[in-house]
Amino acid sequence: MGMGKRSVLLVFVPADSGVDGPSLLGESERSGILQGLKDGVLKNVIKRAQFAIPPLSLMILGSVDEPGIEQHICDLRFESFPLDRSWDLIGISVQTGAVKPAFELSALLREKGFRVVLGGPYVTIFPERCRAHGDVLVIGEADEIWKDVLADLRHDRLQKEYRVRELPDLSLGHSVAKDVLELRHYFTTNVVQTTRGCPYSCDFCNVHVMNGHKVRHRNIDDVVREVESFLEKDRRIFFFLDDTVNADEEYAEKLFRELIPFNISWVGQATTKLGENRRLLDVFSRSGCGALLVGIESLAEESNRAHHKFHNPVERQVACIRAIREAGICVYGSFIYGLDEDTIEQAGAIETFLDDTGIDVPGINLLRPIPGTGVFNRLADEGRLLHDRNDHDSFRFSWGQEMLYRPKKIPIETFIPSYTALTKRVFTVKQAIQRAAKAPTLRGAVLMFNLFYVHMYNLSRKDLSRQMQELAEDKAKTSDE
Ligand code: B12
Ligand code: SF4
Repeated sequence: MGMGKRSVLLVFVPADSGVDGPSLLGESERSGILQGLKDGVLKNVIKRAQFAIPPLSLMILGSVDEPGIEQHICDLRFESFPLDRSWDLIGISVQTGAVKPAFELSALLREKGFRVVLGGPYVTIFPERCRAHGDVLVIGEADEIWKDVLADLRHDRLQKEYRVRELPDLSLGHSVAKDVLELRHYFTTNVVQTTRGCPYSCDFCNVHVMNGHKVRHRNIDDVVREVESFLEKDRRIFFFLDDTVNADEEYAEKLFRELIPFNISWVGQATTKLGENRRLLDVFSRSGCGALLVGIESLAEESNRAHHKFHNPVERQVACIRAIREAGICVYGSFIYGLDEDTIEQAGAIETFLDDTGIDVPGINLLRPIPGTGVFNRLADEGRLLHDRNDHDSFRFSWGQEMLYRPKKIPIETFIPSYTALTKRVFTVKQAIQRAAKAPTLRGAVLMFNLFYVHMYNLSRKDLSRQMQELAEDKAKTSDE
């Protein structure tokens, strides 16, 4: 540590459920040498299939230059907390799925005399619930305000709260450096965001709540320079973390056309509308796009409308997905089964759709009502949440675990078996191999991802069958009374 420099540690906390969740590796249930060997192989597949990428938020903060301050990142998915050093300030990123472990860590550190600053999506949406758990709160996108925090730390005048009044202007061109990262921990360290904000208002999502409805762009030159500098340290695949990488088609076409000469390969998230823009599709494919995640949600138009998702007409989906795959790009199709107008017929419809489109990696999710979203408040008002609306820890919101609410048109006792039967049919080793064989590119990754899901959906079925039992017991109890 440099003489007299103040040191800041930025911490990423794993969620205790979902993609990071160790409980989902099912360790406690297994024993024996053979089983141990199988677990070892499986764990390896799972580790690699998790495609662990670094937290961009902390990379951004860690790249803010303030004289007299040095910053480090600690990613608790891979390393233990460096308690042996004295930190002048510790920043924790709080995501809604990991509030409890984040607050527990904060309490432990404060007990040891460290000062803790909390920031991130959960703090932005629920600052009042966080106030008691940190010494300093940063509310909002911290790209610019973090410099004020660091300057105040240097001058011993830290305030209790920093609130971002105006969403940061991304065209100001703050560059992101990787000096604070341990490159070898990750599947890749090439994570880039080109835009922020979403013009849509899907009621199950909180991106538009946190980042606003206006799409803010970075300068194309800045992104191109970032890609170039990232390549110097790491030549692996790029993840574009934009919520919709084709939200502004003109911008996307210009940007990715400029990236063609770099010969990278990349993945991102897009709307299927891409399939209707041949020119953009061609530019995506030539710039190295290997796979795109698309949110299909429900195949019942009324359901998507009930959840304020209007921009993805169902009747155009099949042709669009086929066009994307024909351009040599794999499609990860994300569904939510159990939306408000869904009936039991949806299960069969999803299967037929998978066959018709040849989707390379399907994700069949349960609706996870996230505190702070429209759907959460509505379900709470309608008495359909299965937990107290104020108990946010109960809303572990990964995909495919236990139900958190009652579907509107399907009794929960019918819905759960219908969902588990569907995932049992869709996620088999045989289908994983078949999907990989037919994938337009990235076959190894498609295989790994599908195998990972065979395992994860298997575990989710265990959670759900436990929940079915509990529901039956509750019913028996209430009818006894
Ligand atoms: C990439 C990604 C992931 C990656 C990497 C996670 C990460 N946090 O970096 C992985 C796959 C691991 C992941 C996992 C999960 N994710 Co995720 N993810 C994303 C995605 C697509 C991009 C994240 C990103 O880099 N954004 C860009 C950065 C710059 O924005 P940011 O993270 O919000 O950071 C800014 C501010 O929040 C703030 N800030 C953030 N941290 C800190 C810390 C301090 C100290 C300070 C001062 C400020 C600060 O300043 C940053 C700069 O402006 C977002 C969607 C989105 N648009 O953000 C979803 C999103 C964040 N994820 C979401 C969810 C639900 C999850 C999971 C809970 C799913 C699960 N159960 O498994 C887990 C939680 C994992 C965890 N331990 O936190 C939700 C909701 C999060 C929330 N409301 O808290 C989002 C918004 C998507 C959605 N609408 O559903 N995710
Ligand atoms: S789900 Fe996607 S399209 Fe809908 S509001 Fe969220 S980010 Fe926007």
